[in-house]
Amino acid sequence: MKISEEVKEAIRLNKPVVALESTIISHGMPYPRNVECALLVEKTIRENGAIPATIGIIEGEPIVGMSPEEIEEFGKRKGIAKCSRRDLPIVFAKKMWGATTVSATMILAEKAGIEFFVTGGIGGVHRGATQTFDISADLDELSKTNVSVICAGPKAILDIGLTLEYLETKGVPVIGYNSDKLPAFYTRTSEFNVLFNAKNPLEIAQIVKSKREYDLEGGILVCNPVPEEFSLPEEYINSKIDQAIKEMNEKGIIGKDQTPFLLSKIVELTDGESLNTNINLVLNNAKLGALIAKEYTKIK
Ligand code: PSU
Ligand code: MN
Repeated sequence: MKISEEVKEAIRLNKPVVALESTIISHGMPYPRNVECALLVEKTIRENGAIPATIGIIEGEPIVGMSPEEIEEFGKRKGIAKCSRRDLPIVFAKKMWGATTVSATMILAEKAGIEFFVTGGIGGVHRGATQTFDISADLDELSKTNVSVICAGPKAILDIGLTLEYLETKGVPVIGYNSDKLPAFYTRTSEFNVLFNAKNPLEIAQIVKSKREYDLEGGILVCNPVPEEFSLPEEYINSKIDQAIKEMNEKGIIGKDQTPFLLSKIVELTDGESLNTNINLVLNNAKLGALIAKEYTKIK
């Protein structure tokens, strides 16, 4: 595994480090906005006092702390494999390029010694999962790998209620940031309650610290509502999501191709508005993630 000098040094000196995934770059947003977003996220993390570590796999080697050139390559290169936990051994052995999802990024972040990871949204229990069994590997990963994830909540392309049930079964605390309600990615709220409403980054750092002190393996899921000015009207976005899911089913798209299809279809159906929201909520999460990581280095 190749860890950049900057990230290695930061970990050694107990400086705050925040991991970032590469599937959001290669499969979550169109080029060149994906690269712009990834670089802006890194900048936001630095401005808030932490070191970013974007993670991906180049010719079978995990990279923790990509260079801007590598990020650019992940943004435009065709045929990069979307990797969750199950894909890793094949991508390593066959020396492939791999974009890491939440689950694979968590695994590599933990191995590098990074506690916090910022993204937009996590995978979850898909609608219709009672028949299809389509449950993202992200959820099991949160239950066993010691990395905490800062996101904007599960989006309504999923079954949010079942996603929460699954996380409860797996013992993953779902924390709202200044919110009693679970945010739903494009919208600031949903009908579901979070387990605990944290009022500041220190409170979240303390929860993570307790989890580590008592060896309660796994991460916590911090759900940070999208800023008001970028949130989308619930009925509007849900109608677009319904349409995207209908088209996905008509086309017979299944498995790991569903999430990338839905994300790009929703961008198309909203004339790019959902992309603007997506980028801004990631930036908002980057700021929070850096602040939590900073508090954690002070108390751990
Ligand atoms: N949600 C987003 N953007 C993304 C993803 C989820 O808003 O890019 C990506 C993440 O990498 C996540 C993955 O881990 O999709 C989940 O894929 P699946 O549903 O196939 O588990
Ligand atoms: Mn799936």
